Amino acid sequence: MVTIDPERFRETFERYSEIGRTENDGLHRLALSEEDREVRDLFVSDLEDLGLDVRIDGIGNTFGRAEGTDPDAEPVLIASHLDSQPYGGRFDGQLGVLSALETLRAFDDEGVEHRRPIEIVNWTNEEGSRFKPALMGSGAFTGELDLEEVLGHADADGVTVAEALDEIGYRGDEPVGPREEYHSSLELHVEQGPKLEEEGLSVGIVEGVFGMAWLEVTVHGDADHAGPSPMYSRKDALVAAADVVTAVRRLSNRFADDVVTTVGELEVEPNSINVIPSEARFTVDVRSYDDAVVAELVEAVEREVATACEREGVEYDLEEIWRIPHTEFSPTVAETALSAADAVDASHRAMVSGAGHDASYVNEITDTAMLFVPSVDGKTHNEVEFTEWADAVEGARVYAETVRRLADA
Ligand code: HGY
Ligand code: MN
Ligand code: MN
Ligand code: MN
Repeated sequence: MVTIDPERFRETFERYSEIGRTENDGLHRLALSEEDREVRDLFVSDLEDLGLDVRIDGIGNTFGRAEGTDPDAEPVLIASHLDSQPYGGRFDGQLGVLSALETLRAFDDEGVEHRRPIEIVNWTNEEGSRFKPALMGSGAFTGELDLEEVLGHADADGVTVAEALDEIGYRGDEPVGPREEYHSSLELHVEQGPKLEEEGLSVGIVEGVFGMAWLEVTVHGDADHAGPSPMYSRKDALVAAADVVTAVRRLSNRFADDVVTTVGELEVEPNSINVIPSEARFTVDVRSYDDAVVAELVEAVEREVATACEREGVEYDLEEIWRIPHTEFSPTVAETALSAADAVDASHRAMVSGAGHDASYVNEITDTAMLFVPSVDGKTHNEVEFTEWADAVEGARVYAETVRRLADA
């Protein structure tokens, strides 16, 4: 059994959490920001301190490689992400990367010999908040997203991914994509939901991830004066957008019990108290484990937009900016994680993730599964996001034991 060092693990977690820490103990570390550069520098120095071979690819994915006894064996890939949501939590992504780092440190402490090489990875821009879509680094690496296309995606200020990578010095020389076949991959992540805590369980063995789609809608109205303009002649972009926002919420009661729908972004132009809005831009996020339901949801949103805009007499642009099918992880890797959880005597259950994860794209190139640890009150994408440290350590123990087994499989 591998021995995680709880104090070293916690000290490392607190050290990383200082980078982009908010005054409410959350994390504001947007992809490819100055804070992201700082945490990447720390990650690279920790990998080098472990004597790992470090490489950075053309979209900033950062790899550390620990050789095994058999250099020809297919490696095991252990990974997650260090970027956060705006004013998000300290555990989302970061706990997974640091559980992987602690695993390699524990192997190093104990001189654990493993047959397969192990590669630890920090994926660029998992959140997709500043630069869309989500899972960008892992998507480019696995060929599920087009590298050249996403490098040209811009943030709200018009800065492209490529420019931001150059700005922080993380547009690496390594080609973006696997250099070899991998044996398997494992990602640890906070559950970001209430189930493990409700059931008093330590670990979730994640067997799948919802399918999801992101839409961006821009409604084109006609600015006019809030006073003299007659109500019958107005072309109010925000009124049409608001109709769609409430319609999107109602869609969550249709098609399937697991459907979730969200409008997360809304911008109004000129955003002035006494001007009828000329433009309203908003996003839609729809999810279900059933891909056919996601397709029906997208069509339903398109109909709602058309109806709302016709009623208000305004034009609109609608673009589907991302769709990812549901994920079914590797039963073999999940089984290995299950046996490791039993060996560590950690209470566990199988489950599915409503949150998207890099592991979904990694699953396209190698057998992959995930481990979840409990989220207090299920809260996440929020500064209050929290995981009890005892749960983090228990999860890291199961993670390390699973990685050890995969690396000798
Ligand atoms: O959108 C998601 O589920 C992930 O947090 N990027
Ligand atoms: Mn995450
Ligand atoms: Mn997230
Ligand atoms: Mn005036």
